[in-house]
Amino acid sequence: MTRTALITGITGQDGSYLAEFLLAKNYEVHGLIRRASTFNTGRLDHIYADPHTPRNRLHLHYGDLSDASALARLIAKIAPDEVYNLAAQSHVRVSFDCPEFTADIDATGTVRLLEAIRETGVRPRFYQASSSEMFGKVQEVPQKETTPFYPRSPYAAAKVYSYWITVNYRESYDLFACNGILFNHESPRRGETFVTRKITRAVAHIKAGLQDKLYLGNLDAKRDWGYAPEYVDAMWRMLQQDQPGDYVVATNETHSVREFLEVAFSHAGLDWQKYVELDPRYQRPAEVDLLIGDYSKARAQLGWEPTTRFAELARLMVDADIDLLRSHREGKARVTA
Ligand code: NAP
Ligand code: F7E
Repeated sequence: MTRTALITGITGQDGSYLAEFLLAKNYEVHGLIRRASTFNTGRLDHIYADPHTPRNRLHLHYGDLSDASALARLIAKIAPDEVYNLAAQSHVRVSFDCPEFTADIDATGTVRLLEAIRETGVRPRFYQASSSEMFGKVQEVPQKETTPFYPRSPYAAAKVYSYWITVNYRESYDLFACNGILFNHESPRRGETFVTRKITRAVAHIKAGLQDKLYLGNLDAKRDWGYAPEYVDAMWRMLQQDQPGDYVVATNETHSVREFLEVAFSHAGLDWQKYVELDPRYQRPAEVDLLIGDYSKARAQLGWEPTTRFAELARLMVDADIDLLRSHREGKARVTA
């Protein structure tokens, strides 16, 4: 029987990969999209453009995590078997500028969606996009499911609320609800203001003679960076288990922003030190210095393992940005990687 999934945040990096992943598994996929003054479906357009993809099984609906009645109507209308809550104001630096908005979407938005599920009586399995940012000022190295949270930003504080409200609805209402505690994951579809994509995009522009400088903040921060298409597979696996649970998804490797610069620039034959300048605008009022995840539980229970490692990830993102720039300059439409 065809299963039905609802993805909030379907226009984002993870939402677009998850939509493809579920369509390939024969799901009927519904996505929540926000009204915007410009087109915001750029990461999904190739699904509609490709005659070999099942585009008649992809359905987009206007809505917003701030609009409870629209969420309830949508849940009642499509009665999904699985709900993936990926929508968020996902930028940590921006959350310091817009803390109240971030709380409204990333914290209250989750309980609005859970309430829409509870009130309509539809009983989907529920995935919450929790984050390694919740570990913040880390209390243990590496971080695992039992490591205490210490959020260091309005974004992380909001995600901690969503983590616990998801646990609470599981325990209070017997909802099959899971938290995926995902460490940073990147791809050619990563938003251009996150550090990896900002760097790989700059490498392509510098190589083409279109940019002279790259302005960055803290180069010493260390992150556990994985490859986004592999991480959406882990989300799906969580909802296929006999029992709901919470899982760390990571690579168990950590690298600094400086190391990412070295690999990305050298892949294009460039010396990063000639181009990078520090700009205090990109510093954060409170920083997360070191993240590294222990994904043993995901490996043991979900059979999940990351395959794309740090240097390969940086190189594939550089290659994709060089190709993207070339197609733009040649005036060709591009199908995203
Ligand atoms: P992303 O590319 O920034 O996508 C966020 C999505 O949320 C977009 O589709 C965005 O719509 C949508 N959205 C934002 N505000 C909304 C609102 N008020 N109502 C409805 N939709 C809204 O993020 P991502 O990297 O794919 O991450 C997916 C989720 O995982 C997020 O919740 C993020 O916080 C979390 N997470 C990400 C990582 C990571 O490393 N990528 C790690 C851990 C957790 P527009 O396209 O219209 O802006
Ligand atoms: O920063 C440093 C910055 O913005 C990584 C989101 O997906 O992952 C992401 O959050 C590091 C930080 O990601 C710049 O200070 C230096 O230490 O790429 P980022 P993030 O903050 O780790 C987590 C898991 C999420 O859940 C989030 O949704 O890089 N950094 N210079 C910079 N960062 C940015 N953005 N821009 C700079 O110029």
